[in-house]
Amino acid sequence: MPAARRPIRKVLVANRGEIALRVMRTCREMGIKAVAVYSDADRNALHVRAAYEAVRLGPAPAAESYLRGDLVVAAAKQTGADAIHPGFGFLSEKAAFVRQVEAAGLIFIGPSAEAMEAMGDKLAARRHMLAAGVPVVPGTTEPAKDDATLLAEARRIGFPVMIKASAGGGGKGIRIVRGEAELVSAAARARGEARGAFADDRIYLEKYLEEPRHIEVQVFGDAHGHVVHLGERECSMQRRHQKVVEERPSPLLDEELRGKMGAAAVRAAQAVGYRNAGTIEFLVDKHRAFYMLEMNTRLQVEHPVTEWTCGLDLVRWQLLVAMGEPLPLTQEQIRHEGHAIEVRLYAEDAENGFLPATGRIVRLQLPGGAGVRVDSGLYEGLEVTPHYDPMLAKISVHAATREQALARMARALFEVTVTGVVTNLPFLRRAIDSEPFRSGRYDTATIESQPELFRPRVPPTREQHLALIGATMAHVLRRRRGFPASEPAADGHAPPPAAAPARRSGWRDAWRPGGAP
Ligand code: MV4
Repeated sequence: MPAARRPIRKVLVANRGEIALRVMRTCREMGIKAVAVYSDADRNALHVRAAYEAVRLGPAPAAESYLRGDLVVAAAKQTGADAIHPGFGFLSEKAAFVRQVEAAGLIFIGPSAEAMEAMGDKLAARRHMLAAGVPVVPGTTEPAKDDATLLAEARRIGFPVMIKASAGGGGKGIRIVRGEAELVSAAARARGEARGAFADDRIYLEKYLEEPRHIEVQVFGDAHGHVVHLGERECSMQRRHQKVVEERPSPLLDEELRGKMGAAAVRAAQAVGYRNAGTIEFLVDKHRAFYMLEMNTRLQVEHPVTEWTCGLDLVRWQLLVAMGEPLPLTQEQIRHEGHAIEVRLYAEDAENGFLPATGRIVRLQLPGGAGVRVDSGLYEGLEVTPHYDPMLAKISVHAATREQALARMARALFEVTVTGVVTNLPFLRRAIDSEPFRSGRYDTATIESQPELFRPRVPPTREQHLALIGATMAHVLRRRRGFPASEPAADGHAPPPAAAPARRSGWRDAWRPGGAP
């Protein structure tokens, strides 16, 4: 049933930071007013200043502010908004919130509550996908019952297997089981954890794929039954389920595999009557076989990578679709050009266990120039608190080829300065420069299995350290005595002391804590 067109004149953006700004920018371009919501910690945030008006939700903790669906809906009603954009995280994938929004007569800029639920439950999603002919990882489609059945299923699938919580997602509630001996106890613990974390103890089994690549496909549906895909994003550069670098096209895919994955992603979305922006996550194994893993029923952090190569504004598409407009382009009209890479700047100390960092931004210099985009809510003086996600900014680049995009990203990162808060900037520079990333041969295990490739230059040994001190003292003493710092020229004539050539100091290349990468 073709949905009625319903104009949107005012949108409440139920989020903070860079994604709230991102949504408000498109609203402004479309002549739509934006309402910000904020917690006490965000009173001075950029997303508040970018909005047409702003409503305070509550104290800093998200549970008392950005996660309060009732307050968000009340703020929308109070300001006369027609629609709510959830951004990502917070309320964006809560079906109960979608129902609250719609019950208040407002438009939720996203999928229906039913589609969200169908994809949010992994067992339900697996059954939908199998029915739609979308490959899923071999495993079970019903909750695990007694131990004997569990063992029989694990033997049929073949070890190693993975136990997953049906209500889990994004790395929560998963467990690897390498042999029969561990299975029953692992299942019991997984059930207990799932019950505690999700109030739902259903678990099931999947074949465990070793060192897969994580490649996702952007999809878009409208209220008229059309679904298209906007190509893939390669997201394998990650640690502990936190993505570090994303790129498009994936160095792994050829046109044939890309076409098959795109078509599977469209079938997956159609199977649940999907509307608005969504992402189908796939695992791709060593044999280049692909399996659907999960669907993210929201606009994702890494959407700029897709926007760069297809030249589209995905938030604009979200708003049009939410107004009941048909998708602006057909599948054949969607074209991609060049190569895009995105990195995520986090407030975390990569040299000390990736602990989240806090503090006040003292100096800030963000990159610019051709083919560089920054999505950020940063400004000098901003207080980075421990209340929210540590992602500070996204830096993305676009160029004609992967090689040029790599060089452009290295250049963009060279331009960045952030002081006052420790960031993963040195880690990002090393990641971009690492052999696995440069060669395109990396998978989801690369960062964690080869940490030495991503660590700062090794500190000198004690002997090297003493030798360095000795050499420096000798150098200083020679200068004091008026001798040239350098060796005499080959013709035997020492250059005059004043003309000693400027030399690159060894100290600049030496390891220093917190020093240059
Ligand atoms: C897997 C897997 C291997 N085999 N499932 C982790 C997060 C959640 N979305 C699913 N995850 C995985 N499921 C099977 N059958 C490996 C992972 C996985 C992973 C997946 C995507 C991105 C990064 C990852 C890092 C470690 C493990």
